[in-house]
Amino acid sequence: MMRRKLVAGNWKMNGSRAMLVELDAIAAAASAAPGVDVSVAVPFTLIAAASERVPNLAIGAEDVHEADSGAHTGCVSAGMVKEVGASFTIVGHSERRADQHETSHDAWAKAAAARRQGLHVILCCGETEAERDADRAERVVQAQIEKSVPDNADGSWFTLAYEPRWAIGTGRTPTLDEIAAIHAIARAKLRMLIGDAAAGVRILYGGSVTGANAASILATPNVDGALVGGASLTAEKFVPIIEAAA
Ligand code: G2H
Repeated sequence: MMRRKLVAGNWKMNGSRAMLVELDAIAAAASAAPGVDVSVAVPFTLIAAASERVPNLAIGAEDVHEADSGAHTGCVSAGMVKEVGASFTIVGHSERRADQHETSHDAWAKAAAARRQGLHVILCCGETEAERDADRAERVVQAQIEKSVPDNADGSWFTLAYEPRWAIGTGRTPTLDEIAAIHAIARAKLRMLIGDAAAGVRILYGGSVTGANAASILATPNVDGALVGGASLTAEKFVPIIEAAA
């Protein structure tokens, strides 16, 4: 099945209203690459301003709560981010697994909450360096997928992102063969869980993607796009990745 490439930025806890100017050139590059989907997840505080500034660019949240509403001080629901302009959310990012002790079950519940509100979901998985060194990367990723992918997932609203934790923000990346191996395993696991719908689910690679390595990573089998952190913060660094996907 033909899957459109998706290049998604993730600003993490970076950005300001002044930095939204970067989105102008990113939106222009997205328009110039009609065969590629481009999106940017920004901090909650910037979603409204970003979506108003670049209405043609998909703006998303970096996380949502698993409940629709209630007594959860400091948390933000999928409905809330949708109301201010988000069309998607990331869930299960490894930084939330590490910093907020989120589990694969939490990621599953957040994906389900986002789906209830009609948001597209980018669900992250990936092994630690110790797990890779112990030759457990494949099993860890398979287990994360099994516990976090909703039964009704399909490519119309669901995307998986493989992000080896040791490659995040470090400048280190797996070899292309290592990426291909995990993505093939992830695709097979999805097929076991959701059947034929697996063929339509995009699997992104994330972890130190740059303009220099994007073309080769994006040409790797079963890599349907990239989730980009540091290199999504400026148009100068992000636009070459969009162009590499086109
Ligand atoms: C992984 C990635 C984006 P970076 O977290 O999600 O970040 O590209 O900075 O490694």
